[in-house]
Amino acid sequence: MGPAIPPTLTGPSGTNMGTDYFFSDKQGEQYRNEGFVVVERLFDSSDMARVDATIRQMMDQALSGGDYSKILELEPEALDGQRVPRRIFNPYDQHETFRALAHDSRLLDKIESLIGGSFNLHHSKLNMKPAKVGSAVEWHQDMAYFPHTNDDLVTTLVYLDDATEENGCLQVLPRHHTHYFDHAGPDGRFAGMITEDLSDFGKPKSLPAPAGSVIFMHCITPHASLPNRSSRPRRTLIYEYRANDAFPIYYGEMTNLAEATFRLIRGKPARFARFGGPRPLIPNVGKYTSLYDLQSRSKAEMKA
Ligand SMILES: O=C(O)CCC(=O)C(=O)O
Repeated sequence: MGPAIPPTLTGPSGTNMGTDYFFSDKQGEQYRNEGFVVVERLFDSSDMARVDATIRQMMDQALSGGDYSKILELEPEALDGQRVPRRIFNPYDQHETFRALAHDSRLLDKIESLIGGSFNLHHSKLNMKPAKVGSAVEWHQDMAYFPHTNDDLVTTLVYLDDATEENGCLQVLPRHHTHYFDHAGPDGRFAGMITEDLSDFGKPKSLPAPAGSVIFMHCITPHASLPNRSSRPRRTLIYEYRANDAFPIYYGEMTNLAEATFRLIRGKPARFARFGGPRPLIPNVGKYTSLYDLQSRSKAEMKA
């Protein structure tokens, strides 16, 4: 990780006036050592009710006719004869409810504790992991998808439902956010998933937590989730925050696509890029494909 962590984790440069939501030193230390911190019930039931209503409204609109492919992606397997959404693209730009959450101090003060007070939103997405047919997410490191000049990017995952092992809560491999695992398939192309055997690298940790809880995860922390065969969905809203002086490394069309969702959140645009963290892994990617499709294709190729 780069040097952007402020000297005190309890507030920016001594300004600790009024209500703030900064991490404690202990939480900051856990993030730096383990590669993640979970804050239970950071958002309350009224926040969750607003998000529920918004998702219902967006789904009704998107699926009531017309081309939904710019708004969401469907699960390949039908649920009770109907295709159901697996991911909503770019919720930040699609609805004010998601913009309000992305700018909420309860989140942003904590991000500031981790990467300093000057940062932007790199992208947002909402993984629906519906009951019974919710797809797995294979082990991967987020920064393997979007290399940057430094690693001060925080993946923030907001559970919108109670998440348990049964409905596919997130799993992480702690203490492995300081190096990359290989993400290349047998032909050398980006597989979208870790292609090394992880069994010698410690025990994965499941992160069950109630709705409204938030996982703050370093962008190189390996993570995955099981398919959801339970009767309850496990929706997760994801915001990727990035220090303003972490600049993307161009590796093709995907870089441009990701930059289209950039939004300044706190501080000013940086005048200089900062270099830090492990040497960035560069994905050998062709055209854009969804993470899920890429991973299932890679899995099939690796089995063949
Ligand atoms: O939704 C999940 O379980 C994991 C999300 C994730 O890693 C991703 O979408 O990149």
